[in-house]
Amino acid sequence: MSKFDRDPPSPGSKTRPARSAFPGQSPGALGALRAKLGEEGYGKLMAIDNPILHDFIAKYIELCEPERVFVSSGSPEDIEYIREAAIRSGEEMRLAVEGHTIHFDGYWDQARDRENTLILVPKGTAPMPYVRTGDREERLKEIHEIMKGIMRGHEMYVCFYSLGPTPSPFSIPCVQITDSSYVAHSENILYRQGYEAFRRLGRAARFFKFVHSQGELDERKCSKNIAKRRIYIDLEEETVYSVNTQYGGNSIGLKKLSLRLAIRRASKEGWLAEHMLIMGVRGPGGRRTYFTGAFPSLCGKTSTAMLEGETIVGDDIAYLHKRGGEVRAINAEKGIFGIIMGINSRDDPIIWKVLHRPGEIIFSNVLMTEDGGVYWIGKDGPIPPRGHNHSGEWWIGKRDANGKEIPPSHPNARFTVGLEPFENLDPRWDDPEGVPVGAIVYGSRDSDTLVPVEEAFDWEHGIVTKGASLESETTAAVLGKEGVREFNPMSNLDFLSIPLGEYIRNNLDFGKGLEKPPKIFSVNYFLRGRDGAFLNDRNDKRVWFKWMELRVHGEAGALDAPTGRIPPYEDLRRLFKEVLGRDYAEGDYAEQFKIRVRENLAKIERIMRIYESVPDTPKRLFEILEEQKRRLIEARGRHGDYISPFDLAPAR
Ligand code: SPV
Ligand code: MN
Repeated sequence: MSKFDRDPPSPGSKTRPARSAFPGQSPGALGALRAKLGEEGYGKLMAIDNPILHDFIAKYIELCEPERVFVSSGSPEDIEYIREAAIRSGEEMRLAVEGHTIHFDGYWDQARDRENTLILVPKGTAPMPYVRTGDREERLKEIHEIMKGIMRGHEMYVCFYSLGPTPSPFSIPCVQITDSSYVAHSENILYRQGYEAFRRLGRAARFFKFVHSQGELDERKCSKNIAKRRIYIDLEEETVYSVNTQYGGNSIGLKKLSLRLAIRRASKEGWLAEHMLIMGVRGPGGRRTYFTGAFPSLCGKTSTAMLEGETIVGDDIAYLHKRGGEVRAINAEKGIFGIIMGINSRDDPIIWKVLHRPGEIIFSNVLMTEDGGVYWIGKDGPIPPRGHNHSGEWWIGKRDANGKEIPPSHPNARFTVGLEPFENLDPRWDDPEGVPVGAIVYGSRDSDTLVPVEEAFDWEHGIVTKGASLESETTAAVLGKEGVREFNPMSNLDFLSIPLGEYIRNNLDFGKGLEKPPKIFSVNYFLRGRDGAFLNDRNDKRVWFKWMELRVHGEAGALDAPTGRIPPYEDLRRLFKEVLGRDYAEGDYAEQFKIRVRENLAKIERIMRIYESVPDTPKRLFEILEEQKRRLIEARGRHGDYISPFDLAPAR
């Protein structure tokens, strides 16, 4: 019996909306689709007073030709229906622990597809360096051809969400159409429900739209037509189309697909949509200072958000708005789609605990053992000899068609879980007004240039030399050579939907008119010594965050370096003792915090070359980099290529 032969259980919603909620409203195009929607689904849609929404849904039912349509109001019954649908369809399998399921993406569908993700622009638009674009008319035609009948035999899910708390002036309502119960299930875990927001806002809703189809599936329920994988972002209609893929970064509309739409909207409206964590850092007397932080994938973002003793608001997408002279941040999400590789009981005790308790979690692309357990690279304990993973049946030593040994789990394997079970969840994580931002941190993987922590002189200096100049070395999780420096401004490069120059200008302008702009810092957990070993322990970041927290309140010292302000030894020695209970040797400090003039100058040259090729780069960016270069050359004249932090004067 195929998965479509069975009748689905009745959703049986208790919050059944009245069908005549808007008596004057014409059923429009939806009227003809009543049979496919069922009375209940039709009623749910008609209870929202928004003909544009209705026409949009009708258009894709007609084009994609699903066998039936399920409309979710976000009620507990509807959420349960989708959870069950994911099992029934075979997209997820139950594991031994209650609430745990596993999903596999196809072997060639394990990460974001940069190549086939395009921002659609009208003919004649000037090329945008670092933004992949496609001709809007041609690409819309192409993807609509691909979508014709693509959902035949599948159930379509129509779901409503909110990026951000409900209600909140900063939030964006979204509608997701998908034929993947795994995608809908993931979104129910990761995002706030938005059906009520749509009902409340009616025609005033300015919503994002997402249409996704996994396309034809193979016997393992994985997308088959990978050659026709396409992710097209239509800025004009604020709509994203994604087909023939399942991997979350390509398919979950509200994640990175929405980030592209949000960056464009933010630039028009003067706010920031960022690839950032949000966390609370405790200071003296129970004070809590909120930080946001941008880190490229696999550079410590989630582990920073989970820092022992601190609190988490979000780990991936932050919206930053100005209110009453300060910056406010909301987490667009309410869950984590986290990298699981390397998570172990010693280094990640909080995540470890959540991953081992009963409760709703989707594991993706890890190894499933015969007893319904899971294993991933770097987990405590021995590697199971066999099981099932993203390559199908797996055993130690198995090789793929190219002769490459297949690890037990994919390096980009993930866990999807809500924030609620985390013991470090910040009490204000869902505050509709957001949390006030005291500091912004830019992190990168850098073996030889940046000191472990450094404060920018001011907002513009931070945006230019820390955010806009961010470079990070590639890791095993990215295809291609390891250890190659990649330019990744604000760690948002993959998600840019507007010209880079405009994006930088919006960031610079955002700092204007603030009473007390957030301080900006850089952190680098990956500095290496001459022998190639890391200079810092992974726990040292706990100290860097305490120093930064004190700096926000003017309660710690700093030394003036040509590149910014660094912590004095005395402050760090005290903090290492207080936070980690250990001594911090003067020699370690001298090595970690020496200013590497040569490497810093080389970096400025690289960044200058890049921005010289970017039209409309704000002049201010070049001025600030030139000033930094001058300071470095001047300091080199006095101290040579490597400056000891003990030679630096206290900041004024
Ligand atoms: C990242 O890679 O930054 C992620 C996962 O958060 S994805 O959804 O693929 O973007
Ligand atoms: Mn991310």
